[in-house]
Amino acid sequence: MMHDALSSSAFGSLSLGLAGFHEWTKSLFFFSTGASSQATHTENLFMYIMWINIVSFVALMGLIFYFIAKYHRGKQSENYQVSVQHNTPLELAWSIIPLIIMVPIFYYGFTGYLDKLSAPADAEEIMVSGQKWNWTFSYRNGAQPRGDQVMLTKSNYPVPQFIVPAGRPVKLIMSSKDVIHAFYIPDFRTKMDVIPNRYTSMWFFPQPLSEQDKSKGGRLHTVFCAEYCGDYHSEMAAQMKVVSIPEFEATIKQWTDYNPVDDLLKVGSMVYTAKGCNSCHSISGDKNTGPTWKNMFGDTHEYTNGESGKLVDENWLRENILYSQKRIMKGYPTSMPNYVGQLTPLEVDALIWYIKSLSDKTKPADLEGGKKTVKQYKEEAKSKGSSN
Ligand code: HEC
Ligand SMILES: [Cu+2]
Repeated sequence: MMHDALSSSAFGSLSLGLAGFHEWTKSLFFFSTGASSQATHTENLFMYIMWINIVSFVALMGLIFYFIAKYHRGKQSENYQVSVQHNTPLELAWSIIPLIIMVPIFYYGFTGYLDKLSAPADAEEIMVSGQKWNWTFSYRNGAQPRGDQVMLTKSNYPVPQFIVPAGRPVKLIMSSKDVIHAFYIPDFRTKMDVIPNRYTSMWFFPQPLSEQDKSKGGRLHTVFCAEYCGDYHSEMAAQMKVVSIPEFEATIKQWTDYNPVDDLLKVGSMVYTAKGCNSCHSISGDKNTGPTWKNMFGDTHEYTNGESGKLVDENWLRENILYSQKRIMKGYPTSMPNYVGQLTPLEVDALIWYIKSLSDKTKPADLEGGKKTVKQYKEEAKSKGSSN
């Protein structure tokens, strides 16, 4: 009895000390606490490999210096020892001991990987699409993020914010529209390639919200693209917000449509990121894959089919957004997709107002129509007998 109590308390404080030490060393390598349930698995495996490295480095360097001291030629006569041919115990030892040390890396690496691949059946599925240089998201009810634009970096490159439910498994089904990207959530210690013409998936279990998270309305995590994909690769990011399940449900319901009190200009700026136009068009004047939207309205465009001096007005915008492939601007690639069937009439109108507002040629009075709210727009559309 006494012996038991003694040994278990000694062991208890030893393991507590070890656990504390483990947490402390972990904090030297990870700049945030792992915010998904599988993060700990990755962290522990990382630390295991780290300790193997540290111990073998010290052992190896120690042996090198020991051998230098012990076997250096010095004043000895040239009485070399003949090279040893075999030493079976030694050879067995250097095969078996590393094997025992390495097998856990394989075992935990492989089971952890399999676990990250196979999501629970009740996981919340979110479609993720990568393209140069933006992420777009779509929920099970067809909703797309409608949040405000988020600026993560100092440049003028807004990134989307999307939401995931806290305490419910989340599965991302991912694909790329162009080159290989990778969806990387450092706080979750998880990353997966996003590949054209194929779906890859990953899942995670966002940790429940703390009281502090709740007071802030959710917890934010940053997502990066982790596969070099061109000029604006470093701007290809997203912000993930972990929210409560009721808030998640309410928000994706709201995101299936635009807020009735928002005006068309605001909707246009949301469509710009939600539909990924921002991945090819800047609003700052910088040239990207496509022409900047700054001062596009009222400008004239030249096309590879010989059409030239075409004035960019509302109708021209509408036609060339919906049927982009009909004509290609000189000096640009053919990569803009046709958007017919992809955008609602409301979204097209809102985009046109938004592009119009970005031009110096537009006078404030010309923008009155863009101040119409979504509600007014829909009522007008109804009275004209067309659906939105
Ligand atoms: C994959 C890159 C890409 C995406 C995404 C993209 N565009 Fe483009 N866009 C281009 C390129 C390249 C051009 C110039 C070549 C051309 O005329 O198609 C262009 C041209 C345009 C033009 C000028 C068309 C003309 O003929 O004068 C407009 C307007 C435009 N895009 C609007 C949009 C809108 C709105 C979206 C989002 C709904 C969007 N683009 C998404 C690449 C893109
Ligand atoms: Cu990328």
